[in-house]
Amino acid sequence: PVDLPELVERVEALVQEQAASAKGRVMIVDDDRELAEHYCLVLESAGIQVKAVSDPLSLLAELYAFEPELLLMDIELGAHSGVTLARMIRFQSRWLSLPIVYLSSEDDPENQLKALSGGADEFLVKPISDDYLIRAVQMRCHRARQLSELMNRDSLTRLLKHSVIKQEVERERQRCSRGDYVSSVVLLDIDHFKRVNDTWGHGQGDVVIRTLANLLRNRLRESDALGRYGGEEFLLVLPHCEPKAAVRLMRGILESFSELEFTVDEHTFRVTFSAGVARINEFSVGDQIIEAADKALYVQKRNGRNGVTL
Ligand code: GH3
Ligand code: MG
Ligand code: MG
Ligand code: MG
Ligand code: MG
Repeated sequence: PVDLPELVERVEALVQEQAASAKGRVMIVDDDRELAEHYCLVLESAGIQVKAVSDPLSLLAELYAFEPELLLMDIELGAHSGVTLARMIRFQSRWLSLPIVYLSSEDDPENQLKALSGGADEFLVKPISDDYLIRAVQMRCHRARQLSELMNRDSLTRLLKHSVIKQEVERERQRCSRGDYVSSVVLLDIDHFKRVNDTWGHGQGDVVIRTLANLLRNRLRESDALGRYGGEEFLLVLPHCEPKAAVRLMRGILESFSELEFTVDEHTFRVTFSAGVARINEFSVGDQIIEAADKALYVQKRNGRNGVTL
């Protein structure tokens, strides 16, 4: 017999444990610098990354720079209102899913409801104990991360979706031009994939796509960004990687991939891919980089597929 309360307790403990190990990334907006400083110390002691903002006017810029998973905001911010700020943040689609939690001494439910009309999600009422603050933040960051994974990742491969990996290209372009280092982009397309589907079935085609996704994930660095650009097309962002090194890397991955034997009943088959590499630094717009990689890919397709072109 299953003891439900015990089961619930065990699941809760597990969730808490997961949340605690995932740390978190939170931004705090409070005009009371001393209090903000205290929250920072408390949260940092639990391994949570924190950024405190005391000037509400710099909040938007700080959000883009820090990219928090959670925003903790006071309502009374001197000359400014947290409610107005929440409304302003929600105007931007980039921050539509950012959880905004008021950390305020407002305990009147009617006033709380009014404050939530700006688009914030909920209240934590001050004063709040250190331990409660840590656990409340961990849980919400964990949940926010789960939701953003769901939103940003493709369900077949768990790689970044088209729109997200495109943004990654543009963001890396800006980073490497500021940081003065070289990065590369790779566009990769499975060869004769229509044939794979036609011969072995769509389900087997999916297996091939997922296998290549896993191989890429295993062979690339944690700091590389990997996306499913289209059906059987992948887009990779490789920071701090010269185009020549990217070509070598991709040729090694192609060799491993083309040696894999896929099995259907008593039959086996192999698959290859073609890839085009582009140097990010040569361009001033993200889309131009992808176009350049696409051109290189096209050249490789014309030259017999199964290879990597710069
Ligand atoms: P090429 O070597 O020139 O790239 O030829 P190709 O056959 O790979 O290219 P084409 O663009 O003609 O065909 C791609 C095929 O990929 C067509 C489409 O049905 C299939 N496809 C797209 N998404 C998926 C998917 O999620 N699963 C499966 N199994 N097939 C997919
Ligand atoms: Mg205040
Ligand atoms: Mg294609
Ligand atoms: Mg193809
Ligand atoms: Mg990333």
